[in-house]
Amino acid sequence: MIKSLLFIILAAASAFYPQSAHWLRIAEKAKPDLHHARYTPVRMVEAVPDSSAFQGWRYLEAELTPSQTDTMVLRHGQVLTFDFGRHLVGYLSFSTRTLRRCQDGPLRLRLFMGELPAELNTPLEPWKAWLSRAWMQDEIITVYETDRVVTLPRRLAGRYLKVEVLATSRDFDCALTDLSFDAVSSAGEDTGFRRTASPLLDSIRAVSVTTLSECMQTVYEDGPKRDRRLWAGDLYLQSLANRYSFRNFGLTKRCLFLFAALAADDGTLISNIFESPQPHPQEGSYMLTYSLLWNSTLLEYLLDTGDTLTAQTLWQVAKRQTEDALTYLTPEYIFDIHKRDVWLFFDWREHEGLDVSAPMQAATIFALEQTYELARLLGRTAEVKQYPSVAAKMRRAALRHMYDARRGVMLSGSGKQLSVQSQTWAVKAGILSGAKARKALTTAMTDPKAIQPGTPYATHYLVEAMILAGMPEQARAYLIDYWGGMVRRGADTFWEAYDPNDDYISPYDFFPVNSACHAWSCTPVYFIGKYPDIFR
Ligand code: RAM
Repeated sequence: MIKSLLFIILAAASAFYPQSAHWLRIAEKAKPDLHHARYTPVRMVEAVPDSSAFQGWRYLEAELTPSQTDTMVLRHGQVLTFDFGRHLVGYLSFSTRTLRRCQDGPLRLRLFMGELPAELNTPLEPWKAWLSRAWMQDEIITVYETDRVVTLPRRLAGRYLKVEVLATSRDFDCALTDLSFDAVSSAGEDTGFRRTASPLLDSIRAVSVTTLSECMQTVYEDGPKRDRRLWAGDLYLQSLANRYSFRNFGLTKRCLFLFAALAADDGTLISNIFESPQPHPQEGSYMLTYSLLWNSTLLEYLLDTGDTLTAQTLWQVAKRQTEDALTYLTPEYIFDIHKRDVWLFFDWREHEGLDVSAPMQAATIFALEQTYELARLLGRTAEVKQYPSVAAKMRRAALRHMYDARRGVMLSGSGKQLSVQSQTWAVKAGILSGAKARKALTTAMTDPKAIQPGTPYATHYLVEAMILAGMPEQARAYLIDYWGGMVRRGADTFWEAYDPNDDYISPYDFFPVNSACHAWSCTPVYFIGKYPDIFR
């Protein structure tokens, strides 16, 4: 047993870093315990189509109460929807009670857990998404023996439970009883600052903290409904939000080590990791934008904890990621996005054809600076002494080749595409600052032809860019308008994709599969915590 376990660990660990099996053990040691809490439904609801509601459906409180179902005979075709009153992640149990005679045939139920009303009420067939239909949390359960507790093996995420009676028998009566939810999270206690001058901002903060805590399991998951794994880009934003809420830095450490231990054979990081049956990366998912953000996560972790041992240990991994990025540079110091096959993710805007040349030029500059700062804190600048001058040359090259001085914006690629994302990252990387930065951001945000952010991920960087550019009021208004828009539309947790002008936006071509509790959407708590003058 011990031998086979060792084999699994060695087999999964990266061949590039000799210490990777040890790193995997460090990660496993830092695996947190999950806190459990039990919830029962607070009310029953009925779905009502409503074109003014988010995605066309709303729930109204039903007359029936959850406890009344204890004595209600289940009949074929019946539909009952329970509301747990808040978003939960964990395990659902129920029981059935014989009310008349004895069970003479199996009972069949369809249990469907969901995060949002429309998810539970939109016809799912024909399935239109390019992701698996099985991400939807509907399960058909056959109960052969009533009067017993059934616990669904699948971990679920959501607030509402719809129960449909698919089959029962006329020769006996039974009721659905003891619905209960064992909720799990590793988050712990929110110790952050909670009261601002605005009740809406307080609600935004509360929803963002719930979003984060639901995603904090034995790793920082991207979404507890979908796709339940650790992504380096999501990790970066979660670790920032964690600083101003749970301060659970052990979880960050675990995730940093998991990525390092499971790096590809050339030492580059793989963008996402699964934990079961043993930690393993999604083979081949090479995404340089996220690998570079891992460096920033390590830097922020060091600043938060002072854990120089971890930072020194993982320094070689950080250096390897920036070295990799530098191999894409042309002699003119332009990042060539076509050099190799690589995923450069900045936003879900595939249909709009988001060009990533300008954002990637900026993201590389940012990564060089962050990695140099890490080196400085670790006394290792001699190893990366060229980074500041490479970053400076890249900045000048960006201004020469990508900046349209007449319009005052960065344009991306051979098609000279205007996007908010290009301005955002140019500001983050210091290519544009002061009045130039403000002009670029404002122009792109108000040009109807410019590509706008499609996710809270891209919006996070936009709000940050506004702050850096000296637009604090606009940043505050934008955050309140964007995340507050989700709150007004009934969000218990923040959504993976949100466009105030398109309720049905989906990166996967079918909105019910979207994750409605998503890691990268949790950063209002970070902004409120980090910038008290702007947000409190
Ligand atoms: C989505 C994930 C995750 C994100 C990647 C790029 O599928 O949910 O949050 O980091 O895409």
